[in-house]
Amino acid sequence: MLVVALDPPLGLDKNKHAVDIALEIKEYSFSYKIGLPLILEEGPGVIREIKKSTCKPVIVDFKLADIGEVMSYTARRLVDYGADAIIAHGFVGVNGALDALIDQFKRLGFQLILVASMTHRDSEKFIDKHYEELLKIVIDYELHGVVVPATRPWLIREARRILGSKFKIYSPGIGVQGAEPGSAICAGADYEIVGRLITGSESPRKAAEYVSRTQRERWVECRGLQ
Ligand code: 3DU
Repeated sequence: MLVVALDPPLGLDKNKHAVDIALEIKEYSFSYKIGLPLILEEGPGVIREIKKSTCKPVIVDFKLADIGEVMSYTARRLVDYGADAIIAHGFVGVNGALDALIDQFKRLGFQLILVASMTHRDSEKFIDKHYEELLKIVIDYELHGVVVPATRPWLIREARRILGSKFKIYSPGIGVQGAEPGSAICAGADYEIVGRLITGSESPRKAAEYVSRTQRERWVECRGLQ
């Protein structure tokens, strides 16, 4: 399934706002992921605007990595603005950091997604050294899921093996960063996060249709399911 990352600059038509693009591709996207660039551009009200106009969930990706108090305040404000899910880094650890955020998601009901690895090369030097421990946090605290790069599909296979089917795997890195649409789904991801391949194309709608169709075709090939 497709999660569209709405990061500026959006589209070739500079008059288009995130909401216009979100609506244009609504038929093909399961949810939208927005981060600091879009919020700096359009303000936090854009979270609710996208939600209201598309009736789809919005994941806020600030990749939070701070002390507990700061992350939990940020999460509360994001939920006030309409966030359905929030992405945080796992490398900060639980005690004094993620514990406060975990407390907030239990209280407020948003979905907490942890980054367990990243698409760029040096993730191997730092974050990936704790890959299994980061996955274990997701299991132990019953979080919603993890972000695992489509650019390293073996990590997705490992995550699926360790997490089982209960937790969601979100995979960025499709298109501009090199992975093919459908490849992460084939490796076991639930969602592929796709940004510029769609938002930077002449017709975001056509690009989203292509990604979504390719995902379905690859799903049938890899998993033998209709
Ligand atoms: O490369 P794209 O334009 O498809 O955008 C990828 C999105 O996924 C973007 O919002 C970025 O913040 C996010 N992401 C990564 O690209 C790599 C990661 O390891 C984690 C998140």
